[in-house]
Amino acid sequence: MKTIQKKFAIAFLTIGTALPLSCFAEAAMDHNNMNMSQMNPSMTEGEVKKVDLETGKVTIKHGEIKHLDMPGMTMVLTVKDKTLLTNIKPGEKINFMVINEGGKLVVTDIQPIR
Ligand SMILES: [Cu+2]
Repeated sequence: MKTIQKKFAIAFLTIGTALPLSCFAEAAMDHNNMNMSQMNPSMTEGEVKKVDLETGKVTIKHGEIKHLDMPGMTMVLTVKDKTLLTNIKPGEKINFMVINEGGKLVVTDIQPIR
């Protein structure tokens, strides 16, 4: 009788500790998946609203940016290289690459759709 109780106690303890552990493992996996999608940025479609060559900023009305988990909106973005702004004009449709660089959104590529 005593050994049966002991076995139950051990089984209970094992389940008790195993459950939170598996929860942690799942949370960690979800986190990894998020990071993985952020590491695969793709071009986003948008329309140029304003170009500021002096400050290196461009206002873009963009579609959904999946790798940044951002819905479509109009926003001001900083370009990595000001020369990216030399061949675009307000009203133009573009494909652009925007990445999160240490918490700051930076446009690394702009391709006009012509
Ligand atoms: Cu945005």
